[in-house]
Amino acid sequence: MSGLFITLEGPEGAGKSTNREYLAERLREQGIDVLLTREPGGTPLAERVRELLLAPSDEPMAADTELLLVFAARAQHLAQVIRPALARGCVVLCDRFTDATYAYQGGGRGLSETRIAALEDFVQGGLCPDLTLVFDLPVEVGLARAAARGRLDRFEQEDRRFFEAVRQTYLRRASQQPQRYRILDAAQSLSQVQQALDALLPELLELQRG
Ligand code: Z5A
Repeated sequence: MSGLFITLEGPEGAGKSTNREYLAERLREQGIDVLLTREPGGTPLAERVRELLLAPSDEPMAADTELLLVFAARAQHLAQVIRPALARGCVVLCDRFTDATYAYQGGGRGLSETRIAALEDFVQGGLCPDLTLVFDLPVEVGLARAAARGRLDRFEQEDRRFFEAVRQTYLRRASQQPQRYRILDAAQSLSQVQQALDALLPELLELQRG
């Protein structure tokens, strides 16, 4: 038996966490076994790596260090949580995955895609999401939502150019592989975004049935 791997992506404040809960409820109503998780994190050890990645610090983190920490957390997450859940037949709903690495470390930090792809291959082998939902919205709208929540983490302190590069990387990747990505307009009201998710549900159920 093998499950379904769905990732939720997008820039800051796009509503991934809020909508992940919504989608999980809709799927559970259909009797589907759903596992909710997130990156960086998803296991106690990987959550400790997340803390290192997000905490503002006086010592600047080198871009390569950031990249390796992201993949170290991912290796742990895959081994302890994602692969076993997929093997049990679960639908795994993961808040961010390797597309975020291409967007933040690639687009944002300017690291080469070839280097990221080499680590992706090393850590994931052939494992890749079955479907990726990109919650897209203008940078200033997302940053305003993030700022309204209070204290900013290390990524949220970056400038507008960084987040524009993040957004454009997501959109470019989605346009290159339209079969894997669905783009949702996350600048709409929450109820409109959730209507768009409802419209996607039949396709998800079809994928889940294989
Ligand atoms: N990162 C990386 O660099 N490389 C990697 O490979 C990975 C991650 C995997 C942590 O991710 C950081 O790790 C992330 C990239 C980096 N950068 N940062 N920061 P994260 O997912 O935990 O952090 P985040 O993107 O900042 O999450 P977020 O700001 O919480 O965004 P969200 O989950 O998309 O949004 P939300 O919490 O559901 O909603 C935010 C607020 O907006 C909240 O008050 C909602 O009620 C509100 N909201 C949501 N939708 C709407 C709509 N439609 N209208 C109005 N208000 C809304």
